[in-house]
Amino acid sequence: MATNRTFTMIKPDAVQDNHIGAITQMMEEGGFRVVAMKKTLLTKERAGDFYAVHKERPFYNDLVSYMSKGPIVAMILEKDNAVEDFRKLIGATNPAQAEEGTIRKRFAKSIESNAVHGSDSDENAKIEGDFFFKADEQF
Ligand code: IDP
Repeated sequence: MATNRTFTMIKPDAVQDNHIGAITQMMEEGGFRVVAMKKTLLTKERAGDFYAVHKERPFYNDLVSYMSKGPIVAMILEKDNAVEDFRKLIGATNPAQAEEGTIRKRFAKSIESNAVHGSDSDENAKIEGDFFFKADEQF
C-alpha cells in the first residue's frame, strides 16, 4: 500500500537561482505538506552515498559533483499517494520531456540540472528522508 510521505531536494542550481520559495509554493499548492525542511551542503562523499544506487551509471561522477557544488534544500513531504503524485508534479527527468505545469518544466535547465529530486518508491522515500532527518525532526 502506498504511504503518504515522499522525500525531495531542491538541487544546487535552483537554490543558487533563488527559487526555493517558488518551488516550495508549487509543492504546497500541489497538496503537499512540509514535514521536514533543511538547507544544507552535501560533501562529495555524502552525495556519493545518497546516489550510491547510481554508482554504475555513466553520469554518476558528474551527478555527485553537481549535487555537492552548492547548498541544497532537503524536505520530507506528506500527501495521500505521495510518491506517485510527487513524481507527476515534478515531471520527467529530462526537462525537454517534462509536461507543462511541472516543476522541472518551469525550473530545470538540463537532464542533470533538473531542479528537484523526488523519491521513486515508498521504500526509498523512507531511506532518503532518514538520511537527512532524525525522527524528532519529522512532524
Ligand atoms: P530521477 O531524478 O528523475 O528519478 P534518475 O534516473 O534517478 O532520475 O537520475 C538521478 C539524477 O541523475 C537525475 O535527477 C539527474 O540529475 C541525473 N541524471 C539522470 N540521467 C542523467 C543523464 O543521462 N545525464 C546526466 N545526468 C543525469
